[in-house]
Amino acid sequence: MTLYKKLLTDYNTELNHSGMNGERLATRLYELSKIGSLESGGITRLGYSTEEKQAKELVIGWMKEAGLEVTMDGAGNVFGRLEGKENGPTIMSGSHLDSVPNGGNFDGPLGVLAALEVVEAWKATGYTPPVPYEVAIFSDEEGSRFNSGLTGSEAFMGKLTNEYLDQLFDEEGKSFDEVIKTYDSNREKFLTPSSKNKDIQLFAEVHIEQGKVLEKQEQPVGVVTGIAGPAWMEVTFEGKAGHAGNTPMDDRKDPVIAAGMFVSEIEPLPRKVSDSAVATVGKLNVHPNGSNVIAQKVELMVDIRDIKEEPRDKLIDLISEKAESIAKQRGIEVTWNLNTKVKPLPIQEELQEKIAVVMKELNITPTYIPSGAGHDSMILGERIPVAMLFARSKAGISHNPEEWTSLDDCVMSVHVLKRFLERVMEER
Ligand code: HGY
Ligand code: MN
Ligand code: MN
Repeated sequence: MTLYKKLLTDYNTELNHSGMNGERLATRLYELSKIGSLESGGITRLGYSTEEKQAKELVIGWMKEAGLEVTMDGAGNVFGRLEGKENGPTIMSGSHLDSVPNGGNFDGPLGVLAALEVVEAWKATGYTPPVPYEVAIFSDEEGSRFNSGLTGSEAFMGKLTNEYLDQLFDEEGKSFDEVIKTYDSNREKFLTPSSKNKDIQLFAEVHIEQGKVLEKQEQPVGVVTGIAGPAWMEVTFEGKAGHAGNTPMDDRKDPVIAAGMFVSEIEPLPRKVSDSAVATVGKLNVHPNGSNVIAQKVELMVDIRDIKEEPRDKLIDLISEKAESIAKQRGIEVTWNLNTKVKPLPIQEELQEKIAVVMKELNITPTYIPSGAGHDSMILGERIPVAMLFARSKAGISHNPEEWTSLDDCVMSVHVLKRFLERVMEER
């Protein structure tokens, strides 16, 4: 069964009101799911890949059909603009279209399509927003290409540097400069942020929850209270390659043993700093990766997060100290580097409450949820007021082909977004 058919199964068409059209949203989620699709039913659409570019081009077509004026900045970020009755600071909503390897079909696309569905609903009901509104697609949010995420939104906010870009190489060893050429862009253009980031009065993002709170509370959407700050630490244990058969066990410098000890010994560390801290090793490469070879080195990534900055940074220290002590104990070398370190972001209470009021009007009981996942909102949020709302995730599954949000919940997230944006615009 196609994603489209699955979404429409038992869709409550009574939700098609106020200009909203669930079938259109389902069609677009389905059309997007075909780009980078895998046998598993998931997708791989890495940042700055051909697939991400194709996905952007597909949405650009829909933006143009909806009458938006479309621009792309040097980082490949896409903006579809709808002029308001008057001029004035822009309201923006959107998310990303890139994915993790073998990811799901809602993480990112729901936020972009929800922002565009608001335009479609305004067109259908003849509503013109009081101020300009823009639909945004930020490049490379997941960071799966260069092991360093939020690249598009960081470029948009003028946060990137030559030194940062110099260190970016993909799995094939391609440098950032080689990759960005496919966007007819270059480092100069990439590092020149558009003035657009100074003209935004609010950025709102719809995103799937990627957790189980809304399912437990039996609510379709929830209010995001804050966004955990991810730090990505690249750790390399270096020993000495050797013959697996002829090298006595007491005469080895095996980095795989050290890496194994490290991965298991960091597991208890997060709870030492706070009850919301987490640390994950999801990526580990053994070199040269031969079954009869004692490895030369092991490279791994540790994803370290908390919604509070101080314990997150304490956890970084504990984890790096653990790497050093294990390497010393095993008589091998270790190096580590923080590829990404993003400040956690609290969401303004006043904006949370505005979303909650809208939810109550729509007979939804507001559920307040901190986001363990990082989002483009946290980068814009360093200088721009941001608000986020979550749509329920089935069994909390995400970054997995089984990622699922029902069409009812997708459409409800758009109803809340639309009414919230109208409220903010009219009350400004
Ligand atoms: O990794 C994250 O938190 C998000 O999915 N980019
Ligand atoms: Mn994600
Ligand atoms: Mn995401």
